[in-house]
Amino acid sequence: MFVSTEQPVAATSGRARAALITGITGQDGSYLAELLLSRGYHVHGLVRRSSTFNTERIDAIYQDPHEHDPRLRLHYGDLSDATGLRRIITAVAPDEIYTLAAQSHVKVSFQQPEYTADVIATGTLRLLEAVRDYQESGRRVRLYQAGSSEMFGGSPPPQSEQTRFTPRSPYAVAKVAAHGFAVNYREAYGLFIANGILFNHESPRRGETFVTRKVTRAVGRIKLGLQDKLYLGTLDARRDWGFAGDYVEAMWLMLQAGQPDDYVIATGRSHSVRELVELAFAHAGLDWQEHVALDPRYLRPTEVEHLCGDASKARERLGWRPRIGFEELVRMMVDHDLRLAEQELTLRRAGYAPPRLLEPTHA
Ligand code: NAP
Ligand code: G4F
Repeated sequence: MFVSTEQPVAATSGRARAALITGITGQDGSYLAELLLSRGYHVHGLVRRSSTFNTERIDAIYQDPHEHDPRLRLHYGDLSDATGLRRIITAVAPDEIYTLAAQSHVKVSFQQPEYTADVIATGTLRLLEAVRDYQESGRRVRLYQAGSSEMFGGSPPPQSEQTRFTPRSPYAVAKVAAHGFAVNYREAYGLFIANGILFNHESPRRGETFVTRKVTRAVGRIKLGLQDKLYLGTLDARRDWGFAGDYVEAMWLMLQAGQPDDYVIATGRSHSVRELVELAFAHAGLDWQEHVALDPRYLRPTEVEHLCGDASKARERLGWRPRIGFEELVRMMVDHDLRLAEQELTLRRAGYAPPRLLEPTHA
């Protein structure tokens, strides 16, 4: 059984709380790191090695450890490497762990199902095993597990904590497995694990192959004459889109609660991809019908038609509610990507060609 301390872990010990974020270089990890730093935490981030730097989203908050004693520290690690995860947890001694790392693209999960399952399902298990041993050595830690509305898949909206999981992609199946491991470890070993079941959340930091950002990047480039066409898979799917900055606040709130639990996080409103496209192009003064075309290579073998969440439980028990709605979110992203396109144009005029945006389309 989990024994409630009623107080957030280490709040009474006098030292600043320490948090470990896996996936800190991603969209959510970067917003969460900013939130935790603003609340006085020491933040440790797991960064996977890549042949080019992958820290762009956290560059603004990173300080050179040679010149400062920073509250943000980065550690090389990977969810495929259990030994490294154990070593980092022991070294960092976190009070809170946020497991955000994932191969998070649904379409890519059909092309790389085995890798996706390894990182998301087995990767979560590796981390849970490390946390289990860490806690048995006498330390207390609270863990956030990044679940997804994709787990609801084919179940009709509105989806809540009571809705059946009917996953429709390797990504979603792996997330259901990770969710199941987390619930089991909570019950079996008394670990404080909160499962967030988050609906789509976006921002100017969203990866450029997710549909919102793909659209707003294209709008910026089309407006400035850097591109003419935007190719999409379908305009009919509906999603409940919120702002990532609001959603990381919910992650934090889940770990401050008296008991660990599972929570749906959503705005409660859904829109089609067509509505997204219309709004984004109109905000830049463009007619979307002149630029958008369909390419079946962006279709998924099994699509999730309609996600729209019921976040009443989070509202009542955590006091969480979204601040930014769909229209404001889309305008924010288009405005950001118009500025990005202006920078690209300036660089091109100066003779420098920025990297091209290449999205593999073939399985
Ligand atoms: P994201 O932008 O794609 O970031 C994923 C992060 O995971 C990146 O930091 C990535 O590192 C890291 N990563 C990938 N594979 C890894 C590995 N093998 N070992 C260590 N790190 C690895 O995703 P996000 O939108 O921030 O989402 C965060 C989490 O929430 C994910 O688990 C996602 O599945 C889940 N989620 C997201 C949404 C949403 O709408 N955004 C909704 C529900 C659930 P690199 O920077 O090196 O690629
Ligand atoms: O932006 P998407 O790729 O996001 P998707 O598949 O809903 O997954 C995202 O949200 C999940 C939460 O529900 C997360 F768990 C997951 O990690 C990820 O962050 O696609 C949204 C919709 C889909 O129906 C897709 O088929 O847009 C449709 N779409 C239409 N044309 C497209 C495209 N999606 C992409 N990425 N690219 C297209 O050309």
